[in-house]
Amino acid sequence: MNEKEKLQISDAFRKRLRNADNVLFFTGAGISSESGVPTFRGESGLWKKFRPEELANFDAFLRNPDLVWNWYQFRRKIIRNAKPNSAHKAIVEFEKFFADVTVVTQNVDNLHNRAGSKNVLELHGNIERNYCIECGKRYDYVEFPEIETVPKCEKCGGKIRPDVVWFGETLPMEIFREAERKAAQADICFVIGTSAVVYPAAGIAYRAKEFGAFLVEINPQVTDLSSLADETFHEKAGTVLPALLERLKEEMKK
Ligand code: BJW
Ligand code: ZN
Repeated sequence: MNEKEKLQISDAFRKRLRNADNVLFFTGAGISSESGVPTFRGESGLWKKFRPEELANFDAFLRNPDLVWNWYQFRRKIIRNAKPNSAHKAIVEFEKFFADVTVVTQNVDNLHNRAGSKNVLELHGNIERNYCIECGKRYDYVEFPEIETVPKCEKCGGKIRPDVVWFGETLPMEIFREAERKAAQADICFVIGTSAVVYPAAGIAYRAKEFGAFLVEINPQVTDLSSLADETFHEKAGTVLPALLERLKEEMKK
């Protein structure tokens, strides 16, 4: 689809758009790729050298804290220079058309908040926050200098880690429960830019479907979820979401 072409949508989807009250956006790394933030897996995945499972876990941090810390410092730099793209911005606009719009994101990059989305549930934490692994002291939005070694806690000398959810760690439970609640209520669930292979997060999309949501997938690649989706757009989020917003505006005028 080029920018001038009108987005084709099914009648069933059009109907849902007109009647929906509760809309859920479930997002993954792909939504930020057009902001220049690399994904974990797939064609545009930067982390070919390391599988996320190898660095995003506590044992790796204990074994090689400097390597893991520097991976996060490198990514923070990319994220701080990145800006919300047309997909993040379109989601904010959707709030004008529905009673309840919730963003459930697996991303730690803060771009939905920076775009202005009101209800963002971050399942895997936020890369801008940190805490001491020994005493829990928080170091939020602190710009650590570009050092080669992991910083130490000023209170107890413990190692400081990013406040993100690594493999084998539990998700922030209250946030996850709220995401499950919103999924069960959703009339439409958009699944955007996620390979949907990491659990329990991916379960949010299945739950929405199970409870009757119309499932819309936006991803250039086919995923495990594609066969379950009611509508699929195998294109970039930054193209589809603004076009969809235009369609929505037209529909609401009728
Ligand atoms: C575009 C695009 C464009 C490109 N437009 N699209 C079964 C049930 C439950 C759990 C498990 C299970 N089997 C295994 C587990 C354990 C594990 C797991 O899921 N492993 C699988 C990999 C097999 N899960 C866990 O360990 C979780 N915790 C847990 O289960 O706790 C309970 C427990 C505790 C103790 C013992 C046992 C159990 C925690 C998972 C934490 C994941 N953390 C990470 C790192 C976060 C911090 C950081 O950023 O560094 O989260 S890993 C990484 O993957 C990150 C992401 O949020 C997550 C998902 O990735 P995402 O977003 O889908 O990105 P990609 O790269 O995979 O996909 C991008 C997509 O975008 C692609 O499809 C592209 O095509 C597309 N795309 N450009 C639209 N322009
Ligand atoms: Zn400490």
